[in-house]
Amino acid sequence: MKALKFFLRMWGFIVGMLLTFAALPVGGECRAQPDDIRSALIEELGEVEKTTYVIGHTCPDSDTVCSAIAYANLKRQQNFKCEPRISGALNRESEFILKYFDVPTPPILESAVGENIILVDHNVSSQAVSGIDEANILEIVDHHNLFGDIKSNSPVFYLRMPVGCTATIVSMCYRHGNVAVDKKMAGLMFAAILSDTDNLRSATTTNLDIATADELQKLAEVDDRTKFFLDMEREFTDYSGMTEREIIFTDFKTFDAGGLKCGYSTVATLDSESRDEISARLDNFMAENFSSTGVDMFFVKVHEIENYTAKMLAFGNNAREILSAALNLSDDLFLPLNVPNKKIARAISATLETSRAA
Ligand SMILES: [Mn+2]
Repeated sequence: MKALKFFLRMWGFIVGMLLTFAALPVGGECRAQPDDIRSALIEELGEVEKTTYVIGHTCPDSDTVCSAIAYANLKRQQNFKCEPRISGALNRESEFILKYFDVPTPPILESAVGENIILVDHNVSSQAVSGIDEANILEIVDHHNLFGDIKSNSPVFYLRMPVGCTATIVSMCYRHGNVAVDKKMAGLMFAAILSDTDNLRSATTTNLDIATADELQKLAEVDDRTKFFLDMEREFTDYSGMTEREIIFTDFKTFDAGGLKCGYSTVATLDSESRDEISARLDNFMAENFSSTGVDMFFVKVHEIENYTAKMLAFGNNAREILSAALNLSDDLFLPLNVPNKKIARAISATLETSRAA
């Protein structure tokens, strides 16, 4: 009931927003639609003939890839010359999705210099394709915090909403543009939402994401949402053929605290069995090789997707004690999966600084 009320309220908000768009006075026209605004801008810039590339962030994830494809497809239906691009190789999850819905992989764009670009799923140049400073940015469609270092030569169409996934916004654009969503595009956007929201469980999931995923699931003809999600994640968490060192450095960052260098890595596993298996492999590896990792303490957050929990591993002198004090964890070092990495790293830093001061 609460969900329905919220959904209706979101609809009110969206319809209100669309009416606001519709009422925008552009060049004396009173009821211009956002795409009239866009085409007016393109005509003014004389870029009708040139293809615009829709592209997401580097180290592409499934939202970035699927939103770029679905948004470029929408723009094509609206008679814009648009094509999707990616700014790096696909991960295994995205490969699974494109294969499942029989959609070709977009080409990699090596440089955006001199190109017409629509950015999806990011708004900061450090995550953008190289050459973005010399690109002609036409639009940004995103759901992230504002960082604000992307510059444009002209006023851009910037659509940003605090939802769990860019594909949720792209799906709204189809509805708004009155463009039918076909089975393949529905599948890509559905999969992107599940990927970005951990099957609609992350703290960032909104009721709009849930309602949109429901609708897209029907169009994509996927029977069992959770089964599809786990099939998708099984690909993502397949570490067979990878060494422990490769696993531990796939998603790795460092931070300094209390005069020590700390390593922090996240590893995703499907269920408790694979979590324990990977944890044991990493424990054994670290027992032999910790000194070669180049840090004083090494923390690993092992996600367990099925039950939505995580287990921390801690290596180095006192690392375990520092970690459990920092996060107030019991001996087994379990915590909910959606505790953000930044929050964990900050808590560890604060505890290390205090222990040094003492
Ligand atoms: Mn995203």
